[in-house]
Amino acid sequence: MSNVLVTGGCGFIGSNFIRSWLKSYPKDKIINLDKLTYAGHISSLRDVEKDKNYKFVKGDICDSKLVAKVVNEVETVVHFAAESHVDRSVVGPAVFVKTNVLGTQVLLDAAVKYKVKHFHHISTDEVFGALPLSSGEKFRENTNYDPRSPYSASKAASDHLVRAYFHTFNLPTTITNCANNYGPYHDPEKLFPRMITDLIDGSPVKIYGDGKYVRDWLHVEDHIRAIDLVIKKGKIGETYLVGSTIKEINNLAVARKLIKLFGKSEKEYIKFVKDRPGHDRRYAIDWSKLARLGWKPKYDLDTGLNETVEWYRQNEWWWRLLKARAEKLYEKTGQK
Ligand code: NAD
Ligand code: TDX
Repeated sequence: MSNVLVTGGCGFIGSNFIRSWLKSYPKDKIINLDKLTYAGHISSLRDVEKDKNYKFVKGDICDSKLVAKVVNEVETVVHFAAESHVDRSVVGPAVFVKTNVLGTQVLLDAAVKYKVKHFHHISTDEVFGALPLSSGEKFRENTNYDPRSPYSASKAASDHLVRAYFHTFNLPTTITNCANNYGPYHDPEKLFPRMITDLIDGSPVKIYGDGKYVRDWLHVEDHIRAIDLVIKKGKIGETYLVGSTIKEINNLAVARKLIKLFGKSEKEYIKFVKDRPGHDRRYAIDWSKLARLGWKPKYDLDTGLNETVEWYRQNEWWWRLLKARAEKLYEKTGQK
């Protein structure tokens, strides 16, 4: 039995993680520390909020007093909380540095002070920068960091801090750097749910620039199985990359797949909009180190997309208000 602190558990991946952990480890207790920023949705955990093993604490990871209190109650910390949207980091970088860098440092200090047994940090492939199109190159654990957006720069800094606390203070840490996730409870400001909810509403999908940008899409459940495995079997002090098995696919091709799934015509349902400044061309991941630990993705993209579309069709109660707010952001950025 273990007590686990999850930060950012009301976000997309954190909420899926908590649901899965409570099911897999019914003897564990989870504390979810979440500030409920625009990206935190209490509704994403409506089905588990009465679980006796689950406790929600509303608060900021930068609040050292509160963080000390909750960290003192646990043996394991799983750190998801972050500002996560690249487009928002273009509009306002300061909060990214505050939460992603300073917030991580506050958590690490408390983890050292209260001698937590394991601190697992959730990070992203974006810390490695961008790869050229069709180069065949992939990110590996030893690829140099080369972040290019305020978001990825702040995540890179947080990764460095986690490794520094391992070396300097002997804090037992692990890190996973994962590819783009998709699946249920994904805020409609991000590409997949934005396209799906647009198509449900009969609107065209919005494609940045020429659409020839490549991401390594992974179903959120596969990411969660990877985190679970690294927490249980990962080597302390190590980093593991997490990626998919899908053939390289660009945003335009994903949009075409979805439009076909909705039985609509590509001509009417694709709208090209202004590109993202500093837009990373391509991400690709070599996850062979994690495969050696015994992990591989279960979802192929078609199955994952079908299930995700169905989830959004069935759960309009969850996304309708978020959609309106996301589209306000894109009105401001000129990408609507
Ligand atoms: P999200 O934006 O959906 O959720 C972030 C959560 O953190 C929200 O619940 C929010 O309220 C909370 N939060 C933000 N600032 C906080 C603060 N100061 N104190 C406490 N809570 C705070 O993010 P996500 O997509 O679920 O991503 C989770 C983590 O995974 C992030 O660290 C992100 O960098 C990483 N990641 C995401 C992806 C992806 O595709 N979404 C891929 C790889 C890595
Ligand atoms: O409407 C859109 N049209 C479009 O073409 C949106 C919202 C995005 N895009 C493009 C930009 C990217 O090339 O689609 C791609 C994916 O965009 P996002 O969903 O914003 O994801 P990305 O910027 O790749 O970052 C995501 O994956 C890595 C998460 O938001 C990060 O938190 C994670 O680290």
